[in-house]
Amino acid sequence: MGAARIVAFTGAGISAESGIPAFRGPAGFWRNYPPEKLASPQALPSDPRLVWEWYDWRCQVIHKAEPNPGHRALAEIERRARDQFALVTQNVDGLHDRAGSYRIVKLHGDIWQVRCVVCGTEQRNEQVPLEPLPPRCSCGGLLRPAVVWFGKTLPAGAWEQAVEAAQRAEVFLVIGTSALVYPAAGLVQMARHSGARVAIVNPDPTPADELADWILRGQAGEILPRLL
Ligand code: BJW
Ligand code: ZN
Repeated sequence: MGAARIVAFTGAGISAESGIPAFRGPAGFWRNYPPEKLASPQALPSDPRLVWEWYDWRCQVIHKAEPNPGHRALAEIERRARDQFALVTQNVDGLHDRAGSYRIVKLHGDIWQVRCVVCGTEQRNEQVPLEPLPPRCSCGGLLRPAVVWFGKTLPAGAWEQAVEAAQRAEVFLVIGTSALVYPAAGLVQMARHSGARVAIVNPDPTPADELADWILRGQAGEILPRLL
């Protein structure tokens, strides 16, 4: 993974053309709650049903969605470039896997995994819709999605692999992310400072634009297939 010359770093925008709303911007607020209020360790104990309604709604949307040409282009780049390519994603939706990407560094977890807050048991749960809400473990404890909430550290192995990939990249593609959420967004600076050329694929400006060698304004599903 570490020796890859091309590294793609993706965010929610790559799944927008699959019909999955991104987190920020007008479409990103669910029932007027910003993601910081729901993707938080404090939210679950205070209102588990509300948090799980959000996740259940998202799982239903993701379940119906299909990978789009942007996801498929990255899978094809990996197929052609093999170990010269690394994919680091902030997404939890699993669409990169379904598009055929093979080696994926998942920085923020996986929405289809659940973990018990009492006994820590982790399991896959692809039931949509989930019934009853909130779901519970066989031990009676509350289940939570195995994703990274605000204020929590990223999975150590995944973060180390991402840092190594960023530091060794020759080309670092930043696709469909607002580059606002750290430490993930810091990978762009790391790649740049280690000598990578940075390309951004996004219809809108982001704070990472100032680090970019190339800014490709537009939708990932239109731009990425043209890079093949
Ligand atoms: C398209 C498109 C198309 C649309 N084609 N593009 C340093 C500085 C400042 C703050 C911090 C810092 N270090 C830590 C923090 C705090 C915090 C943070 O960053 N806050 C900021 C919001 C200010 N970070 C954390 O808490 C992290 N943990 C941490 O740092 O631990 C250490 C620590 C411990 C204890 C105390 C303090 C620190 C954890 C962050 C976890 C983020 N989790 C989420 C939820 C995951 C689970 C779930 O899915 O429910 O991850 S939040 C959400 O944001 C999700 C995403 O992965 C993440 C990034 O969002 P993303 O992917 O960029 O989406 P959007 O919606 O923001 O942007 C979409 C983009 O696509 C837009 O630009 C569009 O234009 C574009 N687009 N259509 C291409 N077709
Ligand atoms: Zn349990």
